[in-house]
Amino acid sequence: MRNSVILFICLLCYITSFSQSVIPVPSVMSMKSKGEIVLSSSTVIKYDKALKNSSDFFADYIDNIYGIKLKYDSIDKVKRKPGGEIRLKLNPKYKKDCYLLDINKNGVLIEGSESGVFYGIQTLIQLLPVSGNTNRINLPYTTINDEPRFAYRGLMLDVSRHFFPTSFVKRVIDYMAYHKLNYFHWHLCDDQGWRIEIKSFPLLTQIGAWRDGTIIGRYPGTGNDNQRYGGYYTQDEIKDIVKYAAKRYITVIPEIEMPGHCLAALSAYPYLGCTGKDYHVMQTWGVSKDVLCVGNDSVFNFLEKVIDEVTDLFPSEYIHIGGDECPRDKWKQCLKCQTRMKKEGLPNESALQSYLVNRIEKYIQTKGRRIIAWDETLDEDVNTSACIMSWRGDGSVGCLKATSTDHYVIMTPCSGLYFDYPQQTKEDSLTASWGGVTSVNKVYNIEPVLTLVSPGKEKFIIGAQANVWTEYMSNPAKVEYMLFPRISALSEVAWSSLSKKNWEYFKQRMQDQFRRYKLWGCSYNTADLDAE
Ligand code: TNX
Repeated sequence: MRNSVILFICLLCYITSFSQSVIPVPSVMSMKSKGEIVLSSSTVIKYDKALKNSSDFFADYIDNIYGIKLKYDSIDKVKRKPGGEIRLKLNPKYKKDCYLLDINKNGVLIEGSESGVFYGIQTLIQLLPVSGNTNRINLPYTTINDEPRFAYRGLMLDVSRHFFPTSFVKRVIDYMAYHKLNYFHWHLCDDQGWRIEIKSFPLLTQIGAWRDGTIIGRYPGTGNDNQRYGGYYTQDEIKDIVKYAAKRYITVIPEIEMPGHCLAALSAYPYLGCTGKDYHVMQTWGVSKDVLCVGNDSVFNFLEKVIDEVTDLFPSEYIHIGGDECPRDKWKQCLKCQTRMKKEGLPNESALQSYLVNRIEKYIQTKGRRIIAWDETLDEDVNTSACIMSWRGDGSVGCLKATSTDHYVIMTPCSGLYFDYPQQTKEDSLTASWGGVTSVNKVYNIEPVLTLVSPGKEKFIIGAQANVWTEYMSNPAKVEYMLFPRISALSEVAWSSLSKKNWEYFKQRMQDQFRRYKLWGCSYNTADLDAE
């Protein structure tokens, strides 16, 4: 009797060792109750040439996580073993990001557009065992047809408040890929540090990338650590990151903040500010009153040269130019700014900011690119080529303005998609973070297409993004702790069709997802998923 109970338990473990928990939930998925294939070192991946990225990604994953080296090349001569083949097939019938995944007695077939096959690989990864005997990689017979809800599925990382090494930036990019996110918004400069090498302005990184201390504790702080702190990415490192992301079908969008959040740049080149002197890279959080002088033509010369180098480094169609939280006090007292306003017939300082945005927008357009800017930009007129990131409040003001004026908009409301806000009431991060509690459930319930948007204008909402501001994240483990598990909820907001979203079902699937986090070796918040 005892033996048969053990046998039964073993059988149960065996049957359930594969995962049925795909996140984000696919459009159509059917898993057979019987039948599976087993991957081993004799499994061969055969791929169309254009699909090498996907093939490499999968083979690396199987090797890193399960220690099995698959054979993977496009040699068709390799003898086919029944059930031992993974076939990746490019099919032009599929739209961008769409794929079919079919696992049956013949093996695994993933067919789709180029990026679609990559997402098929991510789904395949999620069908791999996460518990029990992970030495035996079995996959259940399954058919999945999948497509994303939104074209833009983003994550922003702030590397100015705290700096992170390229190895960690790559990890974040991998986490994004696992979640089918496709835009990495890199917040490269701010008051607290300039992090991108610009060859024509070397002081930006020699001076602007370093601060002489950092506040201790929660703003306004309990003191200053007086430690020199900083770092930056060389252009070679940036090219490497862009390439790494591209292999994962992720576009890197650089953000060069203007005209506010620029104190690091002013510290390097004081002529960029209205008073022209006494600037120091900021050691505390919040917003600096010292901003770019919009009355000075050399500022435009500076910005254009920076943009030249930035557009050379980043092939992204979108270049983010910031535009948020710009105090206008200095402009009010600046002769050059006031002269510019008179000359251009600008009624107030808000119009002066809009003058800068529109002038830079035109410049970026001459390079065949488009700007993204934070929603403050819509306080005045801006060309419809500009895409708006709606961050204030629940995002509705920015979203309604943008859609009614035919601007594309990305929803990144601080109420719901700010991952620097704490995940639950009782946790460490509450002592050093700001903003209201943003639970996994709150993230999951974000609906980017607001009901108030006028009929026919929904098409202007191109997606959603979560922002990781790092004032209170000084190391990679803390970033991961704030990312996980909310990034999994975000992926379902951005990818899954509305009709497929279901909180109870998501919670069930999260049990495997937590085990997957362990396989990935990331630090995560064991948040109570039921906490509101
Ligand atoms: C607002 S969102 C900011 C950031 C801060 C963040 C903290 C936005 C465009 N600006 O500079 O880091 O709040 O939550």
